[in-house]
Amino acid sequence: MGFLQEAPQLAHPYRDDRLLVDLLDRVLPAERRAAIETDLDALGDYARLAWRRVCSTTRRKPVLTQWDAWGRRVDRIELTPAWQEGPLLTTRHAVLAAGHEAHPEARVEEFARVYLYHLASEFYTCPLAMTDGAATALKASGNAQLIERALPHFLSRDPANFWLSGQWMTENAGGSDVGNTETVARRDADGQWRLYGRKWFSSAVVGEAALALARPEGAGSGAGALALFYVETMDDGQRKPELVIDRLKDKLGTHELPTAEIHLDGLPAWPVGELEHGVRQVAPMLNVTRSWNAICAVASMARALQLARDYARRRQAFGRSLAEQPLHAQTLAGMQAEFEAAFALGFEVAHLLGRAEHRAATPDEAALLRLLTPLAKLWTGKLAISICSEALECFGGAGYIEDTGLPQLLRDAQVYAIWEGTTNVLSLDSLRALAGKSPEALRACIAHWLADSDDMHAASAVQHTLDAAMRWLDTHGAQRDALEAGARGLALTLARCAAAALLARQATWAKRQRGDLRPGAALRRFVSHGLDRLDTLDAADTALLA
Ligand code: MFK
Repeated sequence: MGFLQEAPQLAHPYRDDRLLVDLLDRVLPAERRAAIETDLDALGDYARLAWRRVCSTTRRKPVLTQWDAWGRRVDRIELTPAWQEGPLLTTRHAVLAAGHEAHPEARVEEFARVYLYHLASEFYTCPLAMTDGAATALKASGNAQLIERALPHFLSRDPANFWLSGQWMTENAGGSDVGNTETVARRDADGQWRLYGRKWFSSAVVGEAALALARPEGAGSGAGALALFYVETMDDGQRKPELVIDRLKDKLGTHELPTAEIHLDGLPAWPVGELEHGVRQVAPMLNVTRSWNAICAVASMARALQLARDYARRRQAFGRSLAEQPLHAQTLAGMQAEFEAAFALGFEVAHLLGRAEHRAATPDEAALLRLLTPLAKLWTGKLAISICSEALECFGGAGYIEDTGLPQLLRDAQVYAIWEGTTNVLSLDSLRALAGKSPEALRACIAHWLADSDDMHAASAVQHTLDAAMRWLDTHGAQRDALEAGARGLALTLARCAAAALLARQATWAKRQRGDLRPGAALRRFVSHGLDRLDTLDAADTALLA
């Protein structure tokens, strides 16, 4: 036992993250850049402490106690330390509040914080995403009473005043098809709406509020007849008796997150808007939480890669470090290129969201946001799983050992492709966006991003693939089955084209401003992996499933 392998060391998640620092330097005005430095530094410090905690303690899960010793129903959830620290960290560093400041870069500033805080928070970011989404949906609703009531809590900078909001959509029968929602809203004799039903996934059950879909009693069937309601869950610090926690979910990953099955037994509720078209009203929330999903997926990739890169310099095998082994270096370079492209796409969505919300976006940018949001969510969700899996392999057997902290990265990454809509649901959502003005907007924005690039090969690969994707869309647009069958291939192709063009823009900036050739190298490698993922329905495929 003479040899002891050195563990990988976590670099400073903010100061040592070239991509994040470059993004903020490129996008933010100098005074804004300086103003966020303290929060980002502190969140990076916290992330480092949290990683030490992951590696030095046995992981804990939340515990639900449903009954007290005397037979009273209590539904008390004991949270892990990071979750207990959540309100303080969130409010002290304005994780949510920053995104709702009155300037177009607010969302970039918010998502930089999310990127740093996410893993350290142990997926406390899941209910934070819901809270951000609820704040956004309430603003969009124009419901002054609810805005005045809830937003000061959701966006608070004071932990004592801070509220989390849930998003209660998913049901046993509903799943992705929320039109099957069985929760009913009834009006009692006093005119108060009350919700009755069962929600199958609630990851913010410890929160103080939620937005919930329900069918007003007597309304028709289908999604169009659903209404969106605002509820509060606590009374004088106690959970309301009309909200019952049935059990905590036993999940593959995100173990610290107390995801619950709940039922509502007359929980008081207030309509957010008209008593129908609830899906339309909740859509702003979905687009925000899907942006969180993309940034959180990118954060997982960043962590997995940074540790794998560090380890490659420490681990000696066959007479030299792993970093000096051509095949290992090649493997890492391929992962790094995919990650840099995903980072560029995820943060472009954040940037566009802020610009659109503050009327600073061009019409093309506004149309593009609707398309890039599902594209970024679905592509980064899938990529996080493959990069975390490959990263574990970079550690050999150690990557499979729990108390290295590494297996959790892979387990948790699997959620990104499921949380807030699966890859296929999001691919179909991208078809909704493509039915509008987004194809032309994508063309125009890609041309703009590529305009200054000196990488002619990459620029022509992007244009060529984009042309092929648009031709595919023209050819299959009128045949619904063929269009749906190829929706994932189309979405991945468009995501890769957009990401490559954004990487080209970044490469040009980094070369000019920093003399840094690495983004250019990432672009070449990313393009060499291929951009085209188009897929066409073949009648014989159905035979495969027989
Ligand atoms: C972090 C760890 C988490 C722990 C584990 C969690 C595991 C996962 C648990 C979950 O359950 S997460 C929640 C997952 N569920 C979803 O994300 C919902 C998936 N389903 C969809 O996304 C459907 O596309 C959707 C329900 C949004 C719509 O389906 P419908 O009922 O077929 O609606 P329709 O008729 O197409 O659209 C209704 C309106 O909304 C339309 O507008 P109009 O009424 O004006 O015509 C649409 O254009 C609009 N719309 C739909 N999606 C939109 C949108 N508008 C803007 N943006 C969107 N994304």
